[in-house]
Amino acid sequence: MDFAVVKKSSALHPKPAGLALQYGTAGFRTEAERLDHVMFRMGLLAVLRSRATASTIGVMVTASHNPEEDNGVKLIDPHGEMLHPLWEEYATQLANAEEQELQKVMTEICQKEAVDLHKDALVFIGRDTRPSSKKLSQSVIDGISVLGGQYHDYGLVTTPQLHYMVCCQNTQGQYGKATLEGYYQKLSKAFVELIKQANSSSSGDSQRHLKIDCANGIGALKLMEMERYFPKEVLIHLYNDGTKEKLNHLCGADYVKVHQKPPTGLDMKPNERCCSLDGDADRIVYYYKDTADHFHLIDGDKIATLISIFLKELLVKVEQTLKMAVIQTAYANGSSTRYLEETMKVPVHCVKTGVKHLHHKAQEFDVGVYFEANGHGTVLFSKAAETKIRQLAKEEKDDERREAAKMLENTIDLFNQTVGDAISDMLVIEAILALKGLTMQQWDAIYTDLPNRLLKVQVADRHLIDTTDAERHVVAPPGLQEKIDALVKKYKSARAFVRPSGTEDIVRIYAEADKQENADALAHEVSLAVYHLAGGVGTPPQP
Ligand code: G16
Repeated sequence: MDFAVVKKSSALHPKPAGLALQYGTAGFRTEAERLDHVMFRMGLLAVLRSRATASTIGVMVTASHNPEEDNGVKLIDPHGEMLHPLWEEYATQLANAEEQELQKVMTEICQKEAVDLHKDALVFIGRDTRPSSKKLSQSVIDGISVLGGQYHDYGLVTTPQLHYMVCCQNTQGQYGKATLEGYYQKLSKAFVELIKQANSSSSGDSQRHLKIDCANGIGALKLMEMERYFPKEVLIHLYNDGTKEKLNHLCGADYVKVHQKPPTGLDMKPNERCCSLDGDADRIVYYYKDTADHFHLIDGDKIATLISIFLKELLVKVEQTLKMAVIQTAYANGSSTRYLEETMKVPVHCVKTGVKHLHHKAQEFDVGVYFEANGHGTVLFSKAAETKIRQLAKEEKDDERREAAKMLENTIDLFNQTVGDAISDMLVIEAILALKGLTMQQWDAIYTDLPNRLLKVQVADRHLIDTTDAERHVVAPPGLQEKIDALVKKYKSARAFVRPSGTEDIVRIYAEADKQENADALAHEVSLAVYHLAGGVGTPPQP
């Protein structure tokens, strides 16, 4: 490595002295104007990772649900999964190295990982629609180029599309073709096949309408491109397509989930099926309003439950030995966990926030369903399960078993198994609702959510809060957990926890209880406890 050249190029992407950032829940995230040096350095790191793994690596420029002024970057590993935890540490070290330390940090990474600098390197790049994304992705390209890496810039893509491309490339096309066309064709083929099976079993009007809030983000562009592949029975109507309003502003999956109300810009009639994507289209939540004008949110937990019911019914017919489990986080509504474990008898595991943790756990099962309550998730099928299902779909003599296996096979192809994908999940959900003939109300009624509330509190240093037990228990600062325990005791069926966000400079608070006013009161009291015991800044939280 000619470090003089790297140094010269790095000087064009100077690091603000003293600025320290951390590779968090989903990569680096902060105000876009602070990220130029991080982008350049992630270009460097992607080349080293590509050489270390002899594979193509992805770099996605996005801050997903964050406000439009923010941006972020994350690396995608060879199978389309999130970056290896050890390399997350390297990413943080590299991003925080002062200019004069850059060579040392890079040399150390190369030594530890035995990176052969003469090997080829290929990096796939993608970006979301933020005004800052194009320039920042150019900085990534500068980093790749200065180390002699090759790149392919996919330009505007959803985050899950880039994960998919990386996986396709590194499996030599086995997972699909590494093009947008390939993505659309693979998903739509599986969807059309599934919908066909639904239409052959139902006699009524099969036209399906879905209103989609695109968060003023990339999802709108990609759904417009994909629409022509949909079967004629499926009619999507796009709102918040980015032509008028700001990204994620008063709309999108995060807004709808946190505020438990509909997005602006989407006119909803009673009982109409609606959904919201987030800024980079990796999350989805559904909702409707009833005839009394009440808003009903169908979040990631209800999505996981619907999918689990569907898969379990098929697995019973196809191959009962295949083990299925559901992976959740502490944010999962208590009612969902109870329904899955007690009514459905499906094992449930709780892990730390961040799809990387859920994905990892889900890999332990033949069929691993993972969803965060915020609508981020997918289903993983083990190689053995997939092989068995494909074989039965082709060769099984028993008609019912073969048909069920075919349905599972199409479902496997419809899921983006590299990461949660709002477009793929939406198609899975639409297919399941059609196949089972379920209305929104029937889906919603599978179980009743415990009333809950999500809040945020600003503190001077959120990293002072430390948690354990999949973030359900605080270990620092002292006294905070005891206070939370005492507050929880005041309410019936109550639960609460706090954790530092890995994507925003805030502490998140979650509370649930028997009644909405109790969940609200508990969340507020816990937020005051955080403010007082964990260094709150600004005015204390107001009820
Ligand atoms: C990202 C992660 C999600 C996580 C969310 C919030 O979502 O991919 O797994 O739930 O951030 O994380 P935190 O609570 O740590 O801020 P997205 O859609 O913004 O990429």
